[in-house]
Amino acid sequence: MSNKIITLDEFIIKRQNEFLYDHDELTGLLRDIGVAAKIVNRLVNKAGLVNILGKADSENISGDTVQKLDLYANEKLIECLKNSGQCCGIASEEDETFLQFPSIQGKEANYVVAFDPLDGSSNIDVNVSVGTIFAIYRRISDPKIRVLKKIFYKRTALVAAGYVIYGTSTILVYTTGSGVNGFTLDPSIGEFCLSHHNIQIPKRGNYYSVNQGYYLKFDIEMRRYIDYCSDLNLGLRYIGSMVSDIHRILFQGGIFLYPVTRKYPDGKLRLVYECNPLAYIVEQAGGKAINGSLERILDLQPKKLHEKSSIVIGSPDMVDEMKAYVERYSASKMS
Ligand code: P6P
Repeated sequence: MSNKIITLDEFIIKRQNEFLYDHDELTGLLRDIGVAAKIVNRLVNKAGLVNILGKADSENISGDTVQKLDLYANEKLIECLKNSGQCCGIASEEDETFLQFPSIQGKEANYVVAFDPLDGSSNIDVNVSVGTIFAIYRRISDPKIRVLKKIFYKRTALVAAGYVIYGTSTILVYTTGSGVNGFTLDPSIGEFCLSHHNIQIPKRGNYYSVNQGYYLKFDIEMRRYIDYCSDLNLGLRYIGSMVSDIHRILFQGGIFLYPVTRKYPDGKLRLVYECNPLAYIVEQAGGKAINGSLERILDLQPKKLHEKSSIVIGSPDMVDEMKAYVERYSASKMS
């Protein structure tokens, strides 16, 4: 096994022919996201030193209290993407609506990047890992239609997705539809280097991941499935940062659930820039992702930018088992 370092840039260029569309466009976009991730990483690592901890005394559209680092991360991602020349606009958890970018040198850009700049932000102040989640949607409409709101919901396709986890090490994981690869940031050279090639999720794992504190607020089918997980002697692991929970499941196997509750009747997690990208990555790694109504996440057509969804995601055999369990339980209730 050669121990030659392969940087993110080299890997993207080496694999660019696998990309369905004009690979130069995507290459530039992914590299710009990599730069933004390095800048955010520097901020996250220094969070304890610079006065950017704590709440920004504001709320985002979803009603989540925004941490200052969210705003910094949001700003850096927008700066890097605005100048990429490949991105016609962005959608962010921190912004109410799309942010459309002017075309650069008259070239119509074809990509909309939707992101959660710093997921799991409630963990920032206590030094638990957080992450950036991004989804790259390509316009499939007439380039003359410039209003993102008009093109996004019906005329774009999810063509790439990824996340960056800022933890004991900083790792960027992404897919463009030909498998999933992970790159660890080497601070000594300031490069993301290939560290997890062709990630394959285990068919099952020893953990289930859900906020057990809401147990009594879940639908009965979900409660019975969680009891079943406990009967199987599965361990419970729940970090409260979706990127971290999914990252663990990608490598150790397992199942993550965020069902609907009375507080979140449509689910808490956002479809466009949390569920979709993580579902794309997990499916590309051989896993599955459905919602509480047992529909495939990637088949859902977003109607609103900050639309929420319930989600069950992880090892294929465990998601299949959960689906069968809920179908059996619902059928028994009907008979
Ligand atoms: P709860 C973080 O705020 C987040 O959006 C996800 O990263 C995480 O999985 C979830 O919410 C945690 O929500 O209600 O269990 O605290």
